[in-house]
Amino acid sequence: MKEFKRTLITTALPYANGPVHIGHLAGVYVPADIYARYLRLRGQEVVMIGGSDEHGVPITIKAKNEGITPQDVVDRYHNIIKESFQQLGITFDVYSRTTSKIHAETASEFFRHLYDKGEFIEKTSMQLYDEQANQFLADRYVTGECPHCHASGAYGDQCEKCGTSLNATDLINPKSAITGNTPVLRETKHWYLPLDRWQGELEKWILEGHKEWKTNVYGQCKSWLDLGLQPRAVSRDLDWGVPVPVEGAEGKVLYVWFDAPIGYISNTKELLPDSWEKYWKDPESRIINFIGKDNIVFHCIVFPSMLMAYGDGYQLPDNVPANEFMNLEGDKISTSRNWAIWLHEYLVDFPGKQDVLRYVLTANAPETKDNDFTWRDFQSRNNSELVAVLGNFVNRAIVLTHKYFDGKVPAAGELLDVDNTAIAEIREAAKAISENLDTFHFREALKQAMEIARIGNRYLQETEPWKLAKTDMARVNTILNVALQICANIAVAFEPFLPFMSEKLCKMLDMNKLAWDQLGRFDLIAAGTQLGAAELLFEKIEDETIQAQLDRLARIKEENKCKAWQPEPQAEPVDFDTFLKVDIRVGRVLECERVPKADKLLKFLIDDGMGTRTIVSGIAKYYEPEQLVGKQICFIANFPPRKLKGVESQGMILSAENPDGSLTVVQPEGDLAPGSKIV
Ligand code: B3M
Ligand code: ZN
Repeated sequence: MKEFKRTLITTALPYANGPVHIGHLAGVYVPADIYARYLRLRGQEVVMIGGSDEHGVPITIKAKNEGITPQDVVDRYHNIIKESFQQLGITFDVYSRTTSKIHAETASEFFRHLYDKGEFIEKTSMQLYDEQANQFLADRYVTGECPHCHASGAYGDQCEKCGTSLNATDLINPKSAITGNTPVLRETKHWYLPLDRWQGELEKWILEGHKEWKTNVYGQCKSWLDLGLQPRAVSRDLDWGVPVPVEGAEGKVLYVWFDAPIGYISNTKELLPDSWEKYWKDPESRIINFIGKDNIVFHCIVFPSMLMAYGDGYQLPDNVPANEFMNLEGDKISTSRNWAIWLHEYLVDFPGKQDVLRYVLTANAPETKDNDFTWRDFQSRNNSELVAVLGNFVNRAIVLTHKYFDGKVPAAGELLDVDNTAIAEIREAAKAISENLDTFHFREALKQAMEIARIGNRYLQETEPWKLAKTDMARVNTILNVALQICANIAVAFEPFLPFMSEKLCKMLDMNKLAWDQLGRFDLIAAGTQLGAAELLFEKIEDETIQAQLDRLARIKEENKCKAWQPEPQAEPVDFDTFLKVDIRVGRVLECERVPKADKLLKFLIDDGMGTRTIVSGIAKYYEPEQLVGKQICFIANFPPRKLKGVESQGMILSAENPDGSLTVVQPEGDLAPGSKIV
């Protein structure tokens, strides 16, 4: 493998139209942070950059819906996102935003340079236009039926159902997202990047040059290339974004996917105003893009074409380790449906448990296929892995040292087979961790790190120092020395994954500086070192805590059902005479009680104006009987009597069915005479 002098780690810029959720974290930020921390521990020159993507139509739509400006929207979410990343220990060297001045300048210059070099084609085409809102309908401003899978609600840039990327004009029966009107076609001019010009170069670079890329990434690139690349518009008719820096381009901005990846360059410039170029243009540097699978084409095809078109020594990424998606409790995560675990909320609900989330998202990372986050899995990984394996081992080693040696690290004597075996196994695991991190297999790397704790537990179980303490104190010295060196190995190995735990452990072990080459060594803590008090590294998560989260998700599911509710389609027509045959009357409830052994039924005694009658109705889940006594209701009087749970019902009370499936009794207004006919 080629050795590089320095590494630029980029992370996809999250849209500032909402906070970040566990899907973002599992896909991009946690693996990127693990990798950055790992390289830093190895003493490499590395910078990790990130920032908010603050342009694009989803942001302007959100602003319009809330009656605020796009700037208000991005200010709000940028701050939430930035703060929550920091609290999770994501170590960006810079976290900026695409509304910054330096970004506008950089993106504008980039476009202008390509324009001057003749790298664009200008094309006039017919685009959808909303005549009432007086604007063109770019991307998500238009929805309609997908021409491929025929799902409704497909967006002008993509169908979320089948994943196909679309042109707004492809949609069947398009509607404006602003007014709901059917748009008309109007002529407009845009700039296109002819990706087809770069087809050959891209094929050579990816298909021949990067066979080592993850199969999901390589495969997606191959199918795009096999289809044959087409020119792609890089401008839009919008008033939110970086203005197109060309005369006569008023009202046009750069397409968000043109300016966002340039954000990586702007952010590097912001961090290193004088030396940013060495990360982008020196062949001894490499660039790694951490992204989710929906961003592959932009990072492997579009942005590389832009960089090649620009020239001037810009390098292409060395690797793009894109992940698949993390689902939540069996359903796709969705910002608009609030089906997510939001990072800023997690941090409030689970204070001090950043590492638990980092652990679960890595142990279950969607590296090769979509995976599912469930709260039960979260709980069980915490309780039976972090608490029972990792926390337990470290705690035993430190507590025993306090017990037998007042917390002073004992010196090791001669090593026996059992000690040497544990040491050799740990060195194996250490090697496997590095190999897996080098090849972006973070799940497996974490598993190997856990292996160190498992070996430690086994070692104490086999050597039983608490028994030897009565007979062979010299052995106890050696065993606890080895156990504490294993703890020190844990502090190193887990730093990239669980940095908060690692820091706490370092304090207990009085270790000051960590470095990756310490891994596998057994002289990390000197004999005589005074250990800190044994603190628990992890604590059990109780069922109630998990239930509260499950209840929250159940509530959201219910709310979504109501939002998606539509009235039932109208029934077949009936003729007037048939309608008149149904005798609907007003009645007053005299008595109401539950029907024994029938949890759905209430039994009513009704004043029907002619006398009294009994009616049984299936609404017991929605009312307490007392609530309805004295109330006016409507009932069908001429139903033939029928028996329900042994009670004869002489009619039917009218109720309306609500979106959530519950029933509400129809109650007429005013004081009506019982027996009045409803006509
Ligand atoms: N904001 C899309 C996304 O969040 C986009 C990424 C930009 S990376 C340059 O999925
Ligand atoms: Zn579709």
